[in-house]
This record gives sequence, C-alpha cells and structure tokens, in this order.
Amino acid sequence: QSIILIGAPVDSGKDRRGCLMGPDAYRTAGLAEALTDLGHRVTDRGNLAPASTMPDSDMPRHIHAPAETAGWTAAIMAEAETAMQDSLPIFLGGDHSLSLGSVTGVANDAAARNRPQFVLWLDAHSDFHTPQSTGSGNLHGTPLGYATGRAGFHGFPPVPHPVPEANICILGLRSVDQAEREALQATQIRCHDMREIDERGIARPLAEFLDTVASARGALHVSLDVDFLDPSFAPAVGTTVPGGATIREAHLVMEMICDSGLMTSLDLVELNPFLDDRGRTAQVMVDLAASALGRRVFDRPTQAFS
Ligand code: DIR
Ligand code: MN
Ligand code: MN
Ligand code: MN
Repeated sequence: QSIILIGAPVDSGKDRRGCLMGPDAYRTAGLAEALTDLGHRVTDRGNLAPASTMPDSDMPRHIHAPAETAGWTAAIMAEAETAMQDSLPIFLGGDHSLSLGSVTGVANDAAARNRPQFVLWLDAHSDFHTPQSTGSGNLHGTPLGYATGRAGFHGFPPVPHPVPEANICILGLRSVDQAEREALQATQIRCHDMREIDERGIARPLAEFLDTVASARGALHVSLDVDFLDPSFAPAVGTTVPGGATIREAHLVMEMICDSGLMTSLDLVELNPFLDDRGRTAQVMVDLAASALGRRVFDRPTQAFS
C-alpha cells in the first residue's frame, strides 16, 4: 500500500504549547521505517503550513486563535483531498484541531467517489463542541462538531459534505462536558464510554461498527488521540484523563482495524513531546500505527469477534 505522511504541526487548538513538535517526534520514533518494514511504500511530504485567514468578528471572544486554526483547516482539508487520490494519508499532529481539516478533506474525497464516509474517534473526549458551546474556548474540542456540519464556525471553510452522525463511533470516553453530553444524546453518534468497555470489552463495540462500515462499503477515517490511552502508558498529552485504554486494548483496536481492511486515512494527534518521558509516548503511537497497518505476531485464520 502507498502511504503518505503529512506533518501538521497544529498548536493553536488550545493554550498549552508543544504539539507542534509532534510530527518530528513520530519521525524520530521511526514511523516511516516501521511502515516500510511492513512492505508499504511510504512518502513523507514534510510539514504543512497554515493558509492565511482573516479573523471573523462573529467568532465568540473566548475562542483561542480562531484565525490560525481556520488557516490550518483550509490547508489540511486541501491536502487531505489530494492525498486521497491514490494513497492512505497519515496526518501527524499537531493537536486535535487538525481533524477539522483532515476529516472534512477525506469526506470530500469520499463524496466524489460516491462512498459514505465513516469516522472512528479514539479519545477520552467527544470533541463535539461548537465555538458557542465550548467553555474552554479550545478548538481541539470541536472537530466532530465541525465535521458533522454544526453551525457557528465563523471564518472557517464551509463543509460541503458533513459526516452523517450515524457514521461516527467514539471509543474511550471518560471526559464529556455537560453541553456535549446533551448535544451527543440528541444525535445518532455511537458513544462507548470506558465503563461500557470495562463491561463488554473493547472488541464488541468496535466489531459492530466495522461491520456497519463494511456493509455500507464506506471509507473509514480513524482519529487516534493520545489521551485515548491511559496516562500511565502515554504521559505526553496536555489533557491526561486517568482510566484510559490499556496498551493491549489499543493494539487490539488497531489489529482489528487492520484485519477489516477498511481504514482509508488516519490521524495521530495530541502528542506533546515536551511532556514525554524519553520518547515513550511517541513510540507507543508509532507501534499502534504499525499494528493498524499490518504488524502482527501471527496471522489469524478468521475474525475473532463479531
Ligand atoms: C475539552 C478538551 N473537552 C474542551 N478536549 C480534548 O476543551 O472542550 N479533546 N482534550 O481531546
Ligand atoms: Mn481529542
Ligand atoms: Mn482527548
Ligand atoms: Mn461570520
């Protein structure tokens, strides 16, 4: 498979700085080499820069760096559409506001091919805010709101092909604001919190979602936020929430995604190398990407779960 690495050192989606170093941390941890070893053709496109964008006075005052994030969104959206022509793009973040561009960009490509777009969101948070509902003012909490076509993103590119709510599955939830909870409960987004994962295991809800994607012959974008993982294995993120996925739960998710053959694009987001411990979080993220793209101990004869 042809894989394109797209560095998107977005750091404007929240106050705390450091995610701009993410793409180089993934390179240093050997992402390209790991994927090449699996037999893929890997091209590193280097890092993108944001488009220049005018501030929009309709944006609520408490929003952090809206014009910069809007510029990133335009640049990443355009790059995502191009990269989808003949490859699987991996977006190297950067904070999660990069997904305002990646999800909408790949959804534009899917629409052009008449394929429904699906999104798997691996995150402690639901990231379904709008600029009006976010209390923190941090746009890294809004990419699913934007990609589903919620209103209020003044000064951002229009979203011609919103992702249908029923095509989204969130795994790993354990920090959902009141405003988001109410908004989510009014949608068809499939939300699986850590309690459900404790009770049912992580494979079952994922297998159900992958079955839906397969029967719809959909394109599948996977967005992996570092804080999906428990902070004891993945400390390099600004928004740690205890009680996250274990290393094995996360690898199982990636291995099942690989077995499904459905993934068409991937985000690796929220890594803050400034907070890392001898590169271990960057390494875990590289290992997870490798699992999603074919690394395994043994081949499995059949699907293990359904
Ligand atoms: C939080 C942070 N829900 C906010 N979101 C994060 O600012 O609205 N997403 N960290 O992954
Ligand atoms: Mn997130
Ligand atoms: Mn998160
Ligand atoms: Mn406006």
